[in-house]
Amino acid sequence: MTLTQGKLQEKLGDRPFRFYPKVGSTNDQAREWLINGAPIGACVVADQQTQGRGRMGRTWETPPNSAIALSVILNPPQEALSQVMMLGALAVAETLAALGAADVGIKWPNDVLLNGLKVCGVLAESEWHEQALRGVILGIGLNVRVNFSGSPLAYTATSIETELGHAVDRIDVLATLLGRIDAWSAQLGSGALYEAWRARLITLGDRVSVSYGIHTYEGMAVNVLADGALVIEDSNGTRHTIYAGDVSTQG
Ligand code: BT5
Repeated sequence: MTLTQGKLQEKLGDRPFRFYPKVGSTNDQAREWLINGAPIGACVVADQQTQGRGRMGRTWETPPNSAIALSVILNPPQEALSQVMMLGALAVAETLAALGAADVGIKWPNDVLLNGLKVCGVLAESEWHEQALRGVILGIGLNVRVNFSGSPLAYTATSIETELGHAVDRIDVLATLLGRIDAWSAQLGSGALYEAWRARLITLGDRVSVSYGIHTYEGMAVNVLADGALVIEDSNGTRHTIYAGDVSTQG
């Protein structure tokens, strides 16, 4: 079903939102709105992004008519900043579970996998005014029926409809997702959010290689901390606490 302002309005009720059929990046629009006084909980939705981005300057693909590109404005307590990314991945995982998906997991730190393939990415960006936190933009890209055939992503990415084998309505999925985001936003900073995220994490117990810039760590993923850091133990028994990076699993 096509995303339109009217259909979103009907489903999102009182929530302040902005809809763009085509936009550079919803996170950029949300940031501008936040700077200009957006209320907390406001969201930006796009059907297509031409400059969608991932972490570390990478590209996020959002072709038309096939995905959800969402940015939600939150204002967590500063000490709970690191939980915003957890919140995004957890809310998506619960949304997929509510759709009946059985094999849903979170790959540290922010990928949601469906049947082992990446169906969603999460990008949280903070906005500061002088020393004060103005808010956080929680960006979520969720593939609903993206056609990856012939794309370099064909072996790593998937979509909800591909895995479930039936059509889903993007507006219904979006409404469920926003409901989960609202529910967990009220718990930012709590142990409950961390525990729920941790319970869905598939990375623990794996032998992994984590790369960040020029650094690579190899070892067993033995723990995750309440601030989201991954702890790996290398072959010498030394533990490394890692705050950002890309994980690949080694046999
Ligand atoms: C992420 O980055 O996974 C975070 C993606 C966040 C996107 C949302 S959409 C709404 C909001 N507005 C934005 O501009 N961004 C946010 P990262 O972990 O760096 O993964 C990026 C990598 O995932 C790319 O380098 C590709 O390999 C792969 N990728 C790109 N598009 C994909 C897609 N649609 N599905 C699965 N994988 C994809």
